[in-house]
Amino acid sequence: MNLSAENALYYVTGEAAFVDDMPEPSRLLHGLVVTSAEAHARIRSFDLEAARRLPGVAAVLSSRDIPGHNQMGPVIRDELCLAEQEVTFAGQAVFLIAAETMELCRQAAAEIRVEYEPLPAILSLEQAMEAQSLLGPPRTMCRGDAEAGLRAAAHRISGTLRTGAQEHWYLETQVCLCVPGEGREMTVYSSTQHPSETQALAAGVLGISRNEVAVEVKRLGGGFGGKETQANHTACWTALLSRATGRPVKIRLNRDQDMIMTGKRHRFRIGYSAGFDSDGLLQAVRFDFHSDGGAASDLSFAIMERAMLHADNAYFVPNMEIRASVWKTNLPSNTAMRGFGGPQAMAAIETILDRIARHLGKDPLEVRKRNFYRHAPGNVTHYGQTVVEPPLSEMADRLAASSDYHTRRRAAADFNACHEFFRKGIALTPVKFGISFTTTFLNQAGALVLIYADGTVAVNHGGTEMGQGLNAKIQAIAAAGFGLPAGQIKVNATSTSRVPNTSPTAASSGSDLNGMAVRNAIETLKQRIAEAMPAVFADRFGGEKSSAEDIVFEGGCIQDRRRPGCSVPFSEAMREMNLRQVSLAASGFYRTPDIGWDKARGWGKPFHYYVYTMAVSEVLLDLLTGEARLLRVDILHEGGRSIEPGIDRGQIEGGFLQGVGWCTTEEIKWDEGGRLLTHSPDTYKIPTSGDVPPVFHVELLEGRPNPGTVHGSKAIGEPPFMLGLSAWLAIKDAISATAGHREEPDFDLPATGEAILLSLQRLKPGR
Ligand code: MTE
Ligand code: QUE
Ligand code: MOS
Repeated sequence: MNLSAENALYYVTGEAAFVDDMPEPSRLLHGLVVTSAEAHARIRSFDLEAARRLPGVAAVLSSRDIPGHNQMGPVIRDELCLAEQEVTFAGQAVFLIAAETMELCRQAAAEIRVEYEPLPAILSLEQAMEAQSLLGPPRTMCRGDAEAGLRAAAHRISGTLRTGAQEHWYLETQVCLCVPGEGREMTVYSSTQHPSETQALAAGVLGISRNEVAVEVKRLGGGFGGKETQANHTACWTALLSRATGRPVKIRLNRDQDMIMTGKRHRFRIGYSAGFDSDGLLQAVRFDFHSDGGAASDLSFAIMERAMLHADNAYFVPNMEIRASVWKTNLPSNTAMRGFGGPQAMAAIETILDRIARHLGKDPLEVRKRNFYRHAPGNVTHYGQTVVEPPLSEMADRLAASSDYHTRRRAAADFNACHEFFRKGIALTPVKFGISFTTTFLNQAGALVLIYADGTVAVNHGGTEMGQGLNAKIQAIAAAGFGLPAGQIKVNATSTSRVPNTSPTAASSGSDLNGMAVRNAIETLKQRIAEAMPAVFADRFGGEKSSAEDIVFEGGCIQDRRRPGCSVPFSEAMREMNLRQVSLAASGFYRTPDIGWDKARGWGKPFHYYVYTMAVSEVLLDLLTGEARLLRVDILHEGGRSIEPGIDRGQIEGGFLQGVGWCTTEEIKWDEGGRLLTHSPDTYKIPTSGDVPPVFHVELLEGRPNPGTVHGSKAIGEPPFMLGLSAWLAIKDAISATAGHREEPDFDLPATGEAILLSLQRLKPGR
């Protein structure tokens, strides 16, 4: 792997700078957000005077003190920056305080008097349905006739699956530093995945224009979707305090505040019915998707849309009907998280495939293989996109062989037959994940590449580095483009002043989109240089004149491929370009070609391509404690021609384990007043190094370069997350082994120790 200084090395040495590590500007104030403890209440009155009088307190703000719009909804304008007459969830921002120290902020907060009149709160999907509390109109997507297909099928199953919320648990909590400039200028140092939106919303609350706000992002200490829209909030609050005081202000949420105030992965409740023949071939599936959007829309509709587009996962379903509703509750607005609705939908269809296998007494892998997308006509999705040459069957065979799937299933059965208190379970699950923003216009990126006269290169692009290795990939792309060593390329902090109107670094498309934009800028520069080089060669070497088409960039030099010896080091050539008045700056742009779909009809080609990946997980279940441990995991990942295999491997391992966390130990709980109970690591359990399976094989499938992407690569960020479902279904396999695989365990997601014990209880004979 490329261990250049600006990437991996600084993370390891601790030199990597995050917002809170920046040298503090003089006259810096600290900011605190005062939040609601009520899930739903009317604000009868409040009094800020005592807080404002405290020495060392520079500002105490309410919604009345916002110079611009009191609004920070990213898509739909339904989210207040500070509460007005009403609070709609516990953890909602109501007041802002800036003071010389955090201690003074806390003292000031204690001086604020607010009178709340509690109102009835909606805290569950069931309550929301009862009250018909929708965030927007329901939506449907269908192909064929699911009703008729279900009726005609030889076998039918139906059920309900609930999937849980999930905290992002980025290591760096939400943070922002604002520095006011001349006049109305504001520089915003934010840990945001979406600098352009942070810029737009900060300008909006300040009542100024976007060209007066510069957002700069060096790197995030993890985002995972949690800083796609919700980093905007902290930025807006910080900007308001900075404007009100005329001084630099920093807000950094502590872990408890962050977990209490920010949204999570959407909880889903999914009703399903499936009809199939006696070979297990699917004839029809009907889904009812219900998600808990929280108190505002945020990205809930885009997330539900992606769920609907992944209800098939890797399987051809001839008759499909999906109905989807996003419900409004009195909880923080739920938001993007790795997979973006895909994981919830895949949990449902994988549950169906698993149940079919048990129902028919077949091996689940055999049933899955029977239903994979294959060649025409079984290669068109329920939204009309053709699945081009799906490698699913070949991958499943290869992974089954390399992981000894069949032998180990037999061994697990033998083990289960002779152990009283332990069971083993095994499951293989596939993932087919669509790459592109389904909001088609977002599939664009910009870049600005600068070459200095000493031959060093600075690359600016619209993506943000959050630990996923985007900048290392961009550096590698630029190095290959110029034929330079990576060390000669520097990737700058992301800035709205250098690349405007960017899309969020999300949907796993950061390197696809920005990599192409950077390559586009490099092509422009190379063309310009190639046209100027023949004159340089003529002056230096004489002889026949070179032609621009023969100029190549290789091995740190620029040369004429037809004239051996006609070669100048890149650095010298750039000095020449500068002397000869050639512009060494170029912007680049990319938009994904040939995609587009009709959202209203739910038909077309929303995705540029699909990523395929598969995992086999084996677990050991302790029947007395309900503890499940991963014994072995094998992953086969089809990732095109990898730009940085080391990074991709890290994304696969990390994504898988984050998925396992969602599927097993991570459980979000609220009290009866809608206050988060699990707001720190002592009550919310994410996977640790101790949860890494002792045998963990990750294989990148080589030899399938992806047409139409940078270097033939494929997106990597989100797809591995959904492989965590193999651990969940391996646990289910182990539980069902206690009843001879004849009964269906009653089982939601996550499979916590408690959920496992309850499920085992229900399977006990005589109950
Ligand atoms: N990896 C790390 N280390 N940190 C992160 O925050 N975010 C994930 C994934 N991998 C994340 C990560 C999510 S949700 C996405 S969409 C992608 O990275 C975004 O980056 P990319 O598009 O450059 O792959
Ligand atoms: C996947 C994503 C996103 C998405 C669609 C996907 C995403 C995102 C948006 C989005 C949608 C509408 C908007 C907007 C953003 O859509 O991250 O600003 O108006 O932000 O399939 O990850
Ligand atoms: Mo990732 S959820 O698209 O930020």
